[in-house]
Amino acid sequence: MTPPHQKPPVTPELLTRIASIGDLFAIEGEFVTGKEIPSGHINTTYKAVYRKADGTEDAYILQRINDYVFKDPRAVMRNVEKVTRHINWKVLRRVKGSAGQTLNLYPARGGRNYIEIPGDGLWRCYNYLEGTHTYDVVENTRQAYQAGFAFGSFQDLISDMNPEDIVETIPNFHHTRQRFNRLMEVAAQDPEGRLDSCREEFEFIKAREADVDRLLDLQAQGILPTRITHNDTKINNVMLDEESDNAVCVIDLDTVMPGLVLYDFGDMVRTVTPPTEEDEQDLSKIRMRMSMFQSIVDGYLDAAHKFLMPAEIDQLAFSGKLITLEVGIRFLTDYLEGDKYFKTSMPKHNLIRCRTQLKLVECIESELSAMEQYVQRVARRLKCK
Ligand code: GN1
Ligand code: MG
Repeated sequence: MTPPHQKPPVTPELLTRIASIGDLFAIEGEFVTGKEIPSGHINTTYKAVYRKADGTEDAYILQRINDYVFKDPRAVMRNVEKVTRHINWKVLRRVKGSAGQTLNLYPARGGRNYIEIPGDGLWRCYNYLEGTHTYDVVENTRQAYQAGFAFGSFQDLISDMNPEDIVETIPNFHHTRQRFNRLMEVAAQDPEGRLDSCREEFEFIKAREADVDRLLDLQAQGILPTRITHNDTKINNVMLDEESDNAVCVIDLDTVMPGLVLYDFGDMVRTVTPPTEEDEQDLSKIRMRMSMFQSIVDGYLDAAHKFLMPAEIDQLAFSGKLITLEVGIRFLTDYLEGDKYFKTSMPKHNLIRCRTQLKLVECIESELSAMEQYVQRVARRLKCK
C-alpha cells in the first residue's frame, strides 16, 4: 500500500507488467519506461513511453477498468468509443489547426479498442496528452475559470449526441435519494461494526435528508432537463496546458451518460473551492473559497449560457452543496461497507474523506446566499435570465 500523496515506486516488476500490457496494443516503437499514475480512486492507470525508429518518443496511457465499479466494462468502452469519436469529429471540424488535443483510443490485438486479459480484466490505451498537467488543489482563479470553461464546453460538445447511443454505465449514479437510502441500509446492517466510529457524520447527513430530493423532484416535474453530461467533473479530470494553464482536454469519460448539468457543476464546486486535498485531516483548513467559486461560475457560464435554462442556473450554487453531500454519503457508505469501492491508502481513509466533504458542506451552507447572488449577477450580465 503506497501512502497517500506519495509516488508509487517504479519496480522492475512494474516495468515488466506495463511493457507486457503495452505490447498488446498497436503502439509504434520500443518500450522505454513507465510508471503508475495514482490520482484516480477507481481505475488503475499507467503511463508508458515508447521510442520510435527515428529516435523520438511518444507516451501512452494504459488503463484497467475497475469491474467492481463498472459491472459491464465492454459497455463502458462502447460509450467511450462513441464519445471520443463524436468529440474528435467536432474538434477537427471546428478548430482545425488548433493546438487542442483530444483523447484517442488505440487498437488492441484482436482488432478492438480494448483487450481482455484473462484474470486481469479489461485494458485500453489512450494517447498521453503532451505538455499538460492536472491539479488536485486549484492554486488560482485562472485555473478555476479554465476548469469551469472546459466542462461547460464539454457539455456543449456532447449535447447533440443521441441519448440512445449512450448506456448508463453506472445506473442512478447521482440519484441522491438512492445514495441516501443506501447509506441508511448499510448503517442499519453495520457489517464491519464501524458505525460507532462515525455517529456524528451519520447524524450530520441524516439532518440534511430534505436536500437529497430537491433536484430529483425538479427533474421529475420536467423543470430540469436530462442531458448527456460528464458526471465526474473532479478538478483532476481536466488537463491544463503546462505553461499557460489553459484547458486542453477533459478526461475520464467512463461516466458520460444522461444526467443533470448540475451534477457536473456541483462536483466542480466540491473539488475547486477548497484549498486542501480531498483527504485533508485538519478540518480547520477547509473553506469554500468564494473567489474560486466565482471563477468557476464565470468560466462555466461563458461556455454554457447559450444552452442552459434559467431553472438550471437557479440551482448552480445549491448543486455544489448537494454533490459535496452526495460524495460525503458515498465515502461514508464505503467506509461502513469495508472500503470496497474507492481505493484507499490508509486506515479510515474513506471516513477521513467523508469528514472533509461534510466540513465543506457546512462552509457552503454559510455562503450559499452570497453564492446564489453571484450566479444571478453573472446570468443577468450574460442575458440568460
Ligand atoms: C471517483 O475515478 P475518480 O477518482 O475520477 C468517482 C467519483 C467521485 C470521486 C471522488 C466512477 O472519481 O464519482 O466523485 O472518485 N468515480 C466513480 O473523489 O465512482
Ligand atoms: Mg479521474
